[in-house]
Amino acid sequence: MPHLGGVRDDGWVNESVAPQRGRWAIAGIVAGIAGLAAAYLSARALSLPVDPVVAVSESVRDLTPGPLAVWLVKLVGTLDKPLLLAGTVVIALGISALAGVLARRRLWLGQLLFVGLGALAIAALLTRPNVGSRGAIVGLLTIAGALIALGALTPREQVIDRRWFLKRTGLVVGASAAAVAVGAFVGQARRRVEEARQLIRLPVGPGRQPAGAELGVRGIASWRTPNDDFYLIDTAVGGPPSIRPEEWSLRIHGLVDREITLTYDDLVSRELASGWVTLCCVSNEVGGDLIGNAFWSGVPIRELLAEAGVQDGADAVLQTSDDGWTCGTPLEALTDDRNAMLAVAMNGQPLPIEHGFPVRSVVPGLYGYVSATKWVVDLEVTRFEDISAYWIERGWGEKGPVKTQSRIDVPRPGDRVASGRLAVGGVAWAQHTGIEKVEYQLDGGRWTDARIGTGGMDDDTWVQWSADVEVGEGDHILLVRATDKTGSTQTSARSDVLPDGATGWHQVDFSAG
Ligand SMILES: Nc1nc2c(c(=O)[nH]1)N[C@H]1C(S)=C(S)[C@@H](COP(=O)(O)O)O[C@H]1N2
Ligand SMILES: [Mo]
Repeated sequence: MPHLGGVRDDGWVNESVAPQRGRWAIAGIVAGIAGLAAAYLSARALSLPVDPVVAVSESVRDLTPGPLAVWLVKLVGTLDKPLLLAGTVVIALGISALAGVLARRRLWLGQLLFVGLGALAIAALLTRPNVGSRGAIVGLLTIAGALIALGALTPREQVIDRRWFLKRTGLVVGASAAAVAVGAFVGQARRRVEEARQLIRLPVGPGRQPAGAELGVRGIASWRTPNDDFYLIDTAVGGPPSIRPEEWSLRIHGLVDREITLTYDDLVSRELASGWVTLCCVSNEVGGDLIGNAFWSGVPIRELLAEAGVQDGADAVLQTSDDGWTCGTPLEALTDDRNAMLAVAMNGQPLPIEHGFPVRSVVPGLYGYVSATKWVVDLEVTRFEDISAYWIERGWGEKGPVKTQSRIDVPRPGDRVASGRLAVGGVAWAQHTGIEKVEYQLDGGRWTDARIGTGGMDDDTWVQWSADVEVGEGDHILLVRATDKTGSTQTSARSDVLPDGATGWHQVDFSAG
């Protein structure tokens, strides 16, 4: 039986209609506050540069017509930013109040409104730089926070009991305050590390790109991947660990003659080596973008292992991160003449926190999951048969050499291009082996050699490839395949990324007209 205030089933005389409506509105507002708290905490924890309130405010700013914006700024002066943020919060809470009132009759209507607000937050987050897919996670947690709170604050009946409501409201407000406090704390630790990072001056440059690396075709991934665009993969759910350089140290031990412990100062006061290395993820699908190329600087691991004195019988180095993640790297890849290093800089900058600050490993020729330990703190010289590393326990291949691959960047799948001459192209890689040639095939025709750009020394990087083709009106299929310097050509057989990297040719379907 529906209640409009008044007498409850148990005969208890309840309050009149008006305070009820107010209570449902307050329930909505408190749920909105919980959503904002979840937004703030998750944005801080995932190290987003902005939280949803800031992202929406910035989007509003960007969408405000120029003359109106100028007039508004004249009107309110330097209060523009606080007013904008406060306005966003007030409007969000106003809509939350409405959601509360709606939820009284139809819970799903109130929920829908919160989902709508969350979707708006996600859309705004995705337009901001350096947010990426983490923006969607934060948006979903924002929605979850609001919906859970709404559920906790609204009884199944339409009447909210005062005592019950006060208790529940207190609970939700308390939890929200705690979330904000934790968020501020998490953010603080990171900010301190970021400040320390900004103050670091390393005697390294950003590296000079080899002449001819860029083929000048628009749409091909830039040969150097800027730090902000570099793909991110790790298991650090709560965001990257915050390690100040003076707190960091690395222990080299296990099957060695002499254990070594290094501080950050020890490391950066050594002679630093640099090199271009393309890093890629074993989870990269054919055609995927979990790959990037940077100029890395650091200390050769080979030298450190030589100083420690590797003992007979060792064939692996178990690397451990500050957050407990582990990987086993073939000893040979760390002791042969390749450019395996404990990197402290990426493209001339101290490592970004999410890419492993203060120190990470970079090993040419191996997928990241067996080699590229971020926030590395421990190297144990050992035997593969004696260890079990994070991803190996989960079914991935033990050794993880990079497979030769190639990708089409232009055209994009589904593109509609003008018929006639078309510049196509992309990237190809076979780290530490080198790309010998790249061929393309249009509409089942002959395989034809593409132009290829120069790569870094020791073939540790990807190369760009391009070609000019003629396309007539209609649908087209473009394929690419690479041959590496051992003479082996990519197989057409498609295999899954699990257990040791995808195989197959990248295909792009497009049309011309
Ligand atoms: N500490 C730590 N290091 C890690 C990982 C991780 O989960 N934790 N992931 C690895 C994987 S699978 C890859 S592909 C690379 C990605 O490095 P990036 O995020 O700097 O691109 O880091 C490697 N190093
Ligand atoms: Mo990876």
